[in-house]
Amino acid sequence: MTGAECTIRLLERQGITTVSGIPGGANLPLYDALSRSEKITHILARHEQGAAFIAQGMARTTGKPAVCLATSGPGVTNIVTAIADAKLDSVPLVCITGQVPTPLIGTDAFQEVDTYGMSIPITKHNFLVRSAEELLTVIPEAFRIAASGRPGPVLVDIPRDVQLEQIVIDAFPEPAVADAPPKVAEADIATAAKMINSAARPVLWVGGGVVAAQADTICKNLAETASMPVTMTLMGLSVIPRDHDLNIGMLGMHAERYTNMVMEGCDLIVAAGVRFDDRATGKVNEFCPNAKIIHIDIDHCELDKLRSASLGILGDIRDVFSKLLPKIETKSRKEWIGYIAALKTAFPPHSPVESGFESPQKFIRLVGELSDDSTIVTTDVGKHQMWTAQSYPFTGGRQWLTSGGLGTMGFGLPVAIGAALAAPDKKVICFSGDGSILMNIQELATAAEHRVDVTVVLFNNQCLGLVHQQQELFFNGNCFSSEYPIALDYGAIVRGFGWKVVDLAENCSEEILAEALATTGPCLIHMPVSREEKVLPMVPPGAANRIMIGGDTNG
Ligand SMILES: Cc1ncc(C[n+]2csc(CCOP(=O)(O)OP(=O)(O)O)c2C)c(N)n1
Repeated sequence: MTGAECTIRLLERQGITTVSGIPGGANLPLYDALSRSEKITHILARHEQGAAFIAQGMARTTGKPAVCLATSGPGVTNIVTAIADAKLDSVPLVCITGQVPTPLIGTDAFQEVDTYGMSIPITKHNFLVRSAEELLTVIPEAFRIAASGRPGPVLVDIPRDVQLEQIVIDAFPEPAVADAPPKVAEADIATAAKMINSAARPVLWVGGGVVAAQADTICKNLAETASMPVTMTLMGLSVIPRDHDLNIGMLGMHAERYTNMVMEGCDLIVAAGVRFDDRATGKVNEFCPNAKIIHIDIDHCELDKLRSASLGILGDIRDVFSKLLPKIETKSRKEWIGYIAALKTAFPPHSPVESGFESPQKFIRLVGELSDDSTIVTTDVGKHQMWTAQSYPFTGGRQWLTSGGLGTMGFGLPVAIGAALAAPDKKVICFSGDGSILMNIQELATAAEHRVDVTVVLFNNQCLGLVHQQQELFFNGNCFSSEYPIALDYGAIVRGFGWKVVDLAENCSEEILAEALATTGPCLIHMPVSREEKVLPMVPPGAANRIMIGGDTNG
C-alpha cells in the first residue's frame, strides 16, 4: 500500500472515527486514501483553524486524542493558533500535515513552510516523516505521546512523495496506548495526609489537570471529608458543582473578592493539576504568602516551576487522591468554614444566586437552569467568557470547554461543533461575543451541514468588550479601536448559513428562551448587552490578588 493508505489504516487501528480538515495539493494522496476508509468520517471545515478546533472539541470532550488534517504552507500556518491553544491547555491532538515532496524541502517550493521548525515550541512533540516505512512507528508514537502523562498536541508532517511511496507491510504495529502514570511515592501520601490533617485553614485548589485525570468525584469526597473549601482555576471550574457548600469559586483576576481573601488567609494549599498561571495567582510572589503548598501534578516540569512547594507529588491526580482519602481525618473545621461564610456575607459574590434577564450573569444562570445537566458549555474569549465562568451552574466533569491558557477568540464555535460530534446525545451551548464569533464564523456552515446540536448564545455589545473594559479602567477611558461603529444584522448573516435565529432584542421572555434552547440542531440566540456591563471584580494585570477593583461591600 501507499504511505497515505498506511497512515489512514493506522488511524483506523487507533480507533479514530472522525477527522476534520481541509485538503490541498500536499495532502491530496492522504485525502484520496481517506475517501476509501469505511471507518473514518471526514468533517470538511471551512478554515484550517476551524478544523483544528473541531478536533480540539472532540479531544476535550472525550479526553482521547483527536485528529485534524491540513495541507502544507497556508494550511499549516492556519492551524498554528489551535495547536498552541492545545499545548497551553494540555489537549491531546494529532495534527497530520502534508508537506512538499522531500527533494523540494528547503527550496522555497510552492506552499512550503518549515512546519517542523515552526511547530517545535507549540507542540509536545513533532515529526517530519522521511519514508513510508517510518509511518509504522511514527503514527502510533504520535498517539502515545499525545495521550501519555500530561496530554498535548503532536504534529506529524508527511511529504507528498512519502504519502505516495509504495511499501509492503507484513504486520501492523499494535495500536498505541498511553504510558502508565508514574508510581506515587507512599511516603509523599503520608506526609500530605499529615499536613492536611494538621492544617487549620486548608484550601483545595483544582485545575484542568483534575478534569483530565477524571478525578472530580474523588476530589469532592476528599474536600467533604476534610471540610476543605475548594477553589478552581478557569480550567477546573466544572470539577465541583457550582452550588456545593464547599465551592468558593474561581480564584484570581476575576474571582469574587471573598475568594481571593480566603486564599490570603489560608495556611495550606493543596494545589492539584494547576500550573500557577498568572491569571490565577496574580503577582506570584505575593500569592498566599503564609500558606504551605502541596503541589500534585502528572508533569514533573510543573512542580516548583513558579512557586516552590513544601511538598511536590508527581502522579496521576485520581491515583493520588484515592491513596490520600483513606488517610484523611473527617473534620468539620467549624471556625475556618465560619470565617469563610462571614467573608462571603461581608463581600457578597457577583455570581448570581437568581436567574433572569437583568444582567448577563443572571441570564447565563437562566440558560443553565433551562438546560440539561449534561449540557456541554463552550465559550469564546472576553467578558462573556468570564460571565459564564462566574455564573453557569456547572455540575461536573468534562462539561466546560474554554480556552484557558491562550485565550483564543474564535475558539467557541468550532470547539462546540467538535464536542457535538463527539457527544451526539448531548446539547452543546457556546457563549460568544460579537468580536469572537466573527473570528471563525465560517464554521456556521460546517455546523449546518452536519446538523450538530449546537446553540450559540451571542452577547452583542458592539465592542471588543473585555479590551474596552481595560481601556476604561486602566487607560483613562481611551477606548481606541475597541468599538464597532456599525451594527451587523446577525439575524440575516446567521440565517444565511442555514441556522435558526432567535433574536431576544425583538422579543424576550423565559418561554421564548426555553423554546430556543429546546431546538435540536444549529440555533443562535441573539442577546443585546450594554457596553457598560462590566466583568467585576477585577485584579489589575500584574497586581497582587488582594488589589481588586469592585466586589467590596458596595459592589
Ligand atoms: C485571537 C485573539 N485576538 C485578540 C484577543 C484579545 N482580546 C481579548 S478579549 C477581546 C474582546 C472580545 O470581544 P467579544 O468577543 O465581543 O467579547 P466581549 O468581551 O465583548 O464579551 C480581545 C480583542 C484575543 N484574546 N484573541
